[in-house]
Amino acid sequence: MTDDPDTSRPKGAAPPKVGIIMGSQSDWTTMRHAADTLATLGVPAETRIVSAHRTPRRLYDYAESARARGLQAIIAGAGGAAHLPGMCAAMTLVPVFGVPVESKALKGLDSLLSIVQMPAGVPVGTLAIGRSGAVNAALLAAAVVALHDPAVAATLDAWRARQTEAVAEEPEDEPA
Ligand code: RP5
Repeated sequence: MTDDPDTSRPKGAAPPKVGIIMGSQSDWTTMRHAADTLATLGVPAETRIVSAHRTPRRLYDYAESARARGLQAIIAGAGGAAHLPGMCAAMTLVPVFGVPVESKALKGLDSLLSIVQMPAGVPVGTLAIGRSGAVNAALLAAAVVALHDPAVAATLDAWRARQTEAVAEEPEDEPA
């Protein structure tokens, strides 16, 4: 039984197993790929804007309640001085996967280094910059859920099989 205070969820909808948080509305263009991937895999997820520096109390509340609300993984996307994933991981035992969002000034290298260089003791599983990272964070989160959910495991297996089948044996010329 989870303590789920989310009254915004439609009645009867499955409680979220994965939380997707991002530092800004501007991150959504990237983070929607995580949401879309989880939706494809049938993993219930919630999406929230939670900024480590603009809404620190929202971050505390989110991270500290995550486990009791039944979240099994958190995907945290941020850009620039991207402290959101690390701060979130500091306040919960729920595994946190960090997605470096591509920044204007430094193309996301700043985001990547901010997220990946956690000192030993508080881990953040760090993914690639941008869309690839968002998709792979969702696949990792789904794999965590699949450990205790055979339906999600089957969906993930089928997703991988379709990906394999889609690879041609030989390359073709691309249309001019
Ligand atoms: C970070 O600053 C956000 O994660 C975002 O990637 C970046 C820029 O935010 P905005 O200025 O677009 O709101 O906190």
